Amino acid sequence: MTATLSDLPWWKRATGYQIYPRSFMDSDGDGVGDIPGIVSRLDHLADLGVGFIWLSPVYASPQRDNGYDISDYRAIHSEYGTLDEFDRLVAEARDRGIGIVMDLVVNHSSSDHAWFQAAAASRDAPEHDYYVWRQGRPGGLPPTDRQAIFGGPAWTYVGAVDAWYLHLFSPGQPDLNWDNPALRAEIWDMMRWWIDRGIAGFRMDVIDLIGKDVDAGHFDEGPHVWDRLDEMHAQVLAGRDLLTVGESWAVSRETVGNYIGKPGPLAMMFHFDHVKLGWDDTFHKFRPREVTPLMLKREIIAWQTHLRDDGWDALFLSNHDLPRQVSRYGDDGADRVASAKALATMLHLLRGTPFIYQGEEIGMTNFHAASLSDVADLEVHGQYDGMMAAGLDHATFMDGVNLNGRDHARTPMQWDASASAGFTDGVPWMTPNPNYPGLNVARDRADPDGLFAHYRALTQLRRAHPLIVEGGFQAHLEDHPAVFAFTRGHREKRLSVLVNLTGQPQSLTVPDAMCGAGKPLVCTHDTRHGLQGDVRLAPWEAVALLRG
Ligand code: TEU
Repeated sequence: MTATLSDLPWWKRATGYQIYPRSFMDSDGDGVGDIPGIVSRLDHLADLGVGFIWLSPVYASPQRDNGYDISDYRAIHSEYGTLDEFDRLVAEARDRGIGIVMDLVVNHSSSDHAWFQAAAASRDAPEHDYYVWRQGRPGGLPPTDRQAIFGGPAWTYVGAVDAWYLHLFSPGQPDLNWDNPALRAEIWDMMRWWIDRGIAGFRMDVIDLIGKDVDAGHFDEGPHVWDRLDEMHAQVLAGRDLLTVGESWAVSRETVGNYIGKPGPLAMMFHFDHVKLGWDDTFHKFRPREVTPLMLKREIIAWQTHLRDDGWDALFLSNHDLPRQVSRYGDDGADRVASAKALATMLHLLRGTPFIYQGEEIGMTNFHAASLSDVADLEVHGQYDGMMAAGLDHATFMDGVNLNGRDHARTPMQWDASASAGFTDGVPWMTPNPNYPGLNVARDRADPDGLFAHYRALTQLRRAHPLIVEGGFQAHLEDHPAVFAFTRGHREKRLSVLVNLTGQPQSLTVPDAMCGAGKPLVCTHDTRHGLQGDVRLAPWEAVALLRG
């Protein structure tokens, strides 16, 4: 164990907060969130106690995938503001002890990027080889049958160069050719340029895809991924005090050590095994599966146990691609507040760096899409025909959209009960969740038993108790179907955590390791001063007691 908390890197001690700029706060009435809007709400985040903001992409972009399609890596999207305003955000956040973590989207660019425009105009352009081009098969067929993640073939033909380009996502997101050293040098330069502006780190979009071997058909965690991240580390990251978190839908417990092992190129990884529990093998998110508390806690325990010695976890249940956690794993009806508190308590007391997704701190929920015309996300529209052709029925597809879709996270932030939830004075780019009059920041913050107060208490506990940051993790009662029981720490100091992940009362016999008197750090129901013998937990009750 480390001697003092301050010896640990800042990003282990901090709580993160993800902002999806398009939906966070609009300052100029165009219906789209922007950087001055974020600045105007920094005090909300400072009060919440976050140490850094992961900013979803704010770069110049045609916004076909809301910024995950970048047309200029060194410019700010015009609807969001200017570089000067970005610099001001960095400075104002820093004044509040908050770092800005940029989203690094370098598996692909936008097809509007000048590189791609040049690449698609001539085979002789130096940029042509910045992208992945192949010849089609006879009969006008694409080079392979690979399908894109957002639907349709993963290849698109360009007549001017008589070749097909690869896009693992939409046609507007051509994959960059990481085999080209000049392309890699461009990326390293660009990263340094942002670091020099004072940012605190990078979240790296679908980072395992940069190591692909296209001709071998090996895309996820391709053969070069860790070499490339090692090169990135040597060229850009080494010796700098940055937070780095990779995103990968392929990373497993078997491979995670390659990204974050000692001295791995990255600090932590967003992994998705717990998310995929709610997906079907064939139809993925569009045929939802039930996720029981036992399934969820087993998955979390497996990762916590795997990383407990020399790893570090990125802790999240929500992000901009996922449904609202209280709707997916809690109860967004009568027990909304209680269940959101239970989930937050569980997550923030695990070992790793917790991430709060915008609106989670007030328990924002999914909304109901009655038909496809209620859906904005290009993934849903891109996948529909393919899913129907593969045999899924419309009603099940809509169930998938309503339970697992990406739009739920992207409805405007609910600031107050005024028109458009206080997000904009204009016409919002996306309709706010109709529940905003009763569920908003102003109302929740006014309630001492509200969610904001609970999240703030969790960030403060993290600052006050080194054990929450650095203590070991041990699961207990692993087969209990409803209660997540774990301890943090060792010997003289121990945090005992019990969370009822259901809306029914639960009974358990306190395991030896948790028995004894303790100081209540979290008690969502009755205050407890010790655990012993048989205990009955109220629906969604969460308890954390500190001993020693
Ligand atoms: O997401 C990675 C990704 O593959 C997701 O799109 C996810 O797999 C999909 O929703 C599954 O159905 C990242 C970003 O987080 C996402 O917002 C981007 O759209 C995507 O990459 C492309 O950049």
